[in-house]
Amino acid sequence: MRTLIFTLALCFTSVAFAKPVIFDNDMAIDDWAALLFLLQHPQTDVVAITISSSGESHCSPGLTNTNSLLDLSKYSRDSVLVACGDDEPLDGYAVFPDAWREDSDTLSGVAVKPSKRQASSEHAIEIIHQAIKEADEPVIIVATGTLTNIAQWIEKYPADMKEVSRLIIMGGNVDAPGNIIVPNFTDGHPNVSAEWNIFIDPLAADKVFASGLPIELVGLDVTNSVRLTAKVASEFKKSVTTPAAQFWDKILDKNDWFIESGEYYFWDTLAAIVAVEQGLCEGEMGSFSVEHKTTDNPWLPTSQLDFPKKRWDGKERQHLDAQWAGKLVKTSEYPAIKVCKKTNPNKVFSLFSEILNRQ
Ligand SMILES: [Ca+2]
Repeated sequence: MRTLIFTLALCFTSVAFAKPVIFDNDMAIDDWAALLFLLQHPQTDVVAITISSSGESHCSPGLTNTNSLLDLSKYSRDSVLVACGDDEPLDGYAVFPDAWREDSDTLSGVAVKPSKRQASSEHAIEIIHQAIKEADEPVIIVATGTLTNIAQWIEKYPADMKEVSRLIIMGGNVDAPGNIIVPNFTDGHPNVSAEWNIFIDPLAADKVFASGLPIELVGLDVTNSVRLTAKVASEFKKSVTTPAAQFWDKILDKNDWFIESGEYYFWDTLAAIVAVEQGLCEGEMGSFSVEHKTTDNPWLPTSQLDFPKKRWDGKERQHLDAQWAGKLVKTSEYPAIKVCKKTNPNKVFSLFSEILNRQ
């Protein structure tokens, strides 16, 4: 009886303290982990999921996979607002490598049950706006893809910004080197300064950094300390009990080569974890604009030339200089944001395992 009362009290407490969360992401490997963590966590209530389809996943598979992953967590709402944004960045022609996009679209080849859930046909920014209007308290936004949707939403619905308590972004790097050059995928790329999410849509990032939103930047400065090693994977595999954890277990198996390459970090997952454990981001305030100058000499291996010639705002789309795109530049003219510099890797990995296995 005492156990029952305790459980009921815990359930009530969980619901009472769950914060509405909007998850704007690009449905790549690390977004899957971040999404499952947010769905499983008792303090987060995922009310809307928007796909930044200028990022790693394409729109349609991104929606389908999102709905299937929602079914893996018994804590998901019966109906969650799910929608895509634009398929291209605000400006420029930059894209992630095809191989990464295919892996994202196919959930690394891990089979999931088709979902009966329906995605919305509305644009992502309408869904973000709707979720904010319907929430009875300020929302937390976790953004772990390109910032295309967030930038467009700010521009269309600036009054919504006061209804956002925190915007946690996976992206960027202040003191850490960039991560655009990945052996066997982007050898020879001219950009040594940027992080991928910011590189693909630097104009969007610049608008978001200028917005005054309460940003916590989970960039490479901190994510470099949470490398997903074979040891971390084998620790996770020791206790796998829920459908969410079973899915992640299979993803780890499919990505053993990625883990062994030493290039896999808890990028997006750390952002999701910081959303509920703010203390896991120790950082400092800083102000940054984002480099997005144009060029007539594009870097074709990370360009997709069939994007619409007109941008979202009707202006002519131009190529951005791949060498500098996405570089963060210190400036006193922008509002200060919090830059995460340090976390507790052991706690991050153990919390992830605990929450994914929450019964
Ligand atoms: Ca992502």
